[in-house]
Amino acid sequence: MSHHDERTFVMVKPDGVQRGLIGEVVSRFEDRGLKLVGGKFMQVDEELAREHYAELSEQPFFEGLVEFITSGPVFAMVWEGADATAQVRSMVGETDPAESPPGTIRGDLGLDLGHNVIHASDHEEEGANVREIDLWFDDDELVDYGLDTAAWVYEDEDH
Ligand code: DAT
Ligand code: MG
Repeated sequence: MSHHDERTFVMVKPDGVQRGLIGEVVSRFEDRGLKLVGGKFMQVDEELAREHYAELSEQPFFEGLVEFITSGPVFAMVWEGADATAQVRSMVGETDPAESPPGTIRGDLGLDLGHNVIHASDHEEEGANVREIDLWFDDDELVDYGLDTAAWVYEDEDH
């Protein structure tokens, strides 16, 4: 069971919320067999936006990115499962939707780098998932529970 409990941070960005894509995005992770352990619909303030994207603060697009992510509500989530960070990133696609293959979230739902529908923790940056979950969620906002379908998703999970 222990190797099925990696957690990762995911967010439907303001463009995805406005386009009515929260349900579509949630469905993809549910269908994959991942477990939702936290979720909140919220308006991001400038301080959180700057902290979340801190490593990009020297980039020329940083101010525009902060403006975009604070321009409307987002849906922030934590998903749990085996190798969740890397698996979610592979479902998300490339940073630019125009370069993301069909079948990925950005490749199916977007066309523009600046409006790429979703954020997900980077699996190549050590500990990014843990840092982002800590930044966005309090411990008591994450729910520990058993998912009855887990034994059908994972061969080595007990019924
Ligand atoms: P990702 O969201 O795929 O993890 P990232 O962490 O490199 O990509 O960048 C964060 C966001 O910044 C990305 O979702 C969209 C925006 N962005 C990245 N590179 C950009 C660029 N060259 N021009 C404009 N926006 C960019
Ligand atoms: Mg990133």
